[in-house]
Amino acid sequence: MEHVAYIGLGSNIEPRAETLRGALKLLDAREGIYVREVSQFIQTEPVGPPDQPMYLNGAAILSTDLEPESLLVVMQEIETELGRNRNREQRWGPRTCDLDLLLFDEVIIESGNLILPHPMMHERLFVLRPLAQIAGAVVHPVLGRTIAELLAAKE
Ligand code: A4P
Ligand code: MG
Repeated sequence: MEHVAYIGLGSNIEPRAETLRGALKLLDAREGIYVREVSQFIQTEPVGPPDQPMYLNGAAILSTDLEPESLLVVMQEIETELGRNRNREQRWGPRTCDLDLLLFDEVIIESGNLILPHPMMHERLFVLRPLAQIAGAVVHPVLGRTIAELLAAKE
């Protein structure tokens, strides 16, 4: 496996934990993608429109042969497989399964459908808390600070 990718997982429609575990299983079952490490799943306050249920969030380390754009496509296919319907949901509203590509090696890109590192990751405790459990020493390639440092700055 040539590349290392860090992903964030979120769900706020039950069964949340089962959905997140299902997403990881489906990722690992794909050719050229291995799930190496998984954080605990933590309960987080919803960010976005009010009156949505609490989220369960997690993070994982993948190794992969895929390029970032292809990995994102696979992640979106798996979101759909798990019952997500983008046309029906509001921005930042409730979702069965949201998979975000946070970091991919030291890659920095901004194309039409993919931004790396994920542009909001350093702002969001629901991303940083689980990610710090498995990747605290990893350096954000744009900000030049570790995930642990980014988390400490937010808490
Ligand atoms: N896209 C660009 N770069 C990336 C990337 N690095 N990873 C594009 C993933 N996607 C990326 O994403 C919208 C578009 O972003 C995609 O077409 C992709 O090409 P989406 O998943 O389709 O839509 P979304 O998730 O509804 O929108 P968005 O803006 O990604 O929302 P977020 O940022 O994912 O926020 N509160 C808590 N506590 N926990 C959560 O997990 N999640 C959200 C969703 C809101 N509030 C939350 C949580
Ligand atoms: Mg998303």
